[in-house]
Amino acid sequence: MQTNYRFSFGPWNIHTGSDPFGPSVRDVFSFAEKLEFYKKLGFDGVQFHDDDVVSSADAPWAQQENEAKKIKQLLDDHGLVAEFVAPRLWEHPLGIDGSITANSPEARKYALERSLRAVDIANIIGAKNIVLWPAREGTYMREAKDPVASIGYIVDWLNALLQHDKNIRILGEMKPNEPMDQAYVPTVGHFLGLASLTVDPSRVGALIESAHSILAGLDPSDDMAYALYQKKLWSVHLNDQNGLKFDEDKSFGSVDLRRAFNQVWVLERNGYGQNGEFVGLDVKALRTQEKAKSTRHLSNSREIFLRLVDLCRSLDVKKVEELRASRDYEELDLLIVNHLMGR
Ligand code: GLO
Ligand code: MG
Repeated sequence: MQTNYRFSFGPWNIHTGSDPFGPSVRDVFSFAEKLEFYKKLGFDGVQFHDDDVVSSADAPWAQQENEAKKIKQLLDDHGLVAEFVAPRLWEHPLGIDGSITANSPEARKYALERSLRAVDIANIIGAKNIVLWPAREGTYMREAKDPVASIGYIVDWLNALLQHDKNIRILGEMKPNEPMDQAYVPTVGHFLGLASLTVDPSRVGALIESAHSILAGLDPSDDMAYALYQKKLWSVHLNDQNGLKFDEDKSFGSVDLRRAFNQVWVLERNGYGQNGEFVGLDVKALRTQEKAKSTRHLSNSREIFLRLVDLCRSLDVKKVEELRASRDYEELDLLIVNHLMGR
């Protein structure tokens, strides 16, 4: 059965171009304007941080509940669905030294209470997935925190969320560094190891971002395969990355087409998307892009993904198997490169 892929992105993927070295270069699009783009660009799923849904995660709950209901209505009006909610713990004053793994008990308490509310927000907007991107759960220097206790705090956090709601699933989006020097639980392998220690491992899985695997010196398609085998690849953040530097969030396939092809191939061959999983694109427009054209990176990434799906479907798989059997990987190399070049 051929997969009919559905695509998603988050409001942060249409941004004003600011970076650590300079301010905004494009006026902001309002959330309502961003929603209008989804269908036009070929997207059906919206990814949210908790405070993309509510104006402040610290507002009284009655207000947050009200705001979340309005967002749900807006989504319904646009024929869109919410894919996940991620508690944005890393921008809050109480998250300066990390949240889940902060040394301060007060900060850890805040992180947990806010995350439980993120689950409640997810329920209101109809999302069953909670994403954990543990941005500041790590250290700038090794001596700053107790590394063993920190792993325990993460397991405790997972358990508390799983117990708070018996239906939600938690997807770890692991990244080895940035903003921290070293993140705890830096790869999908580390995270799924911890998943097995929780009260309900069947509800703990992964979201794999291409750039995060690359930053860990790993191949994204192999990371995806590792999670796919365990039936735990529940979302992806496809993008591209030019080597070991800051997380660039470049358009999918724009740096290494063959690496992108291999990600699509492993997804396509293993039925990714057939249980409702979205193809998420965590891409950012280049700072140089003018506002009127600052959504092209999304439609371009989607187009490249779909063209690579076509290439997966037209690949001479029998030939691939023959070359594997005869161990003629030089010929296999040429077959793939020629195929990517349209020959
Ligand atoms: C940063 C992450 C970030 C997350 C988002 C959802 O490196 O990729 O963009 O995907 O906050 O959790
Ligand atoms: Mg991401």
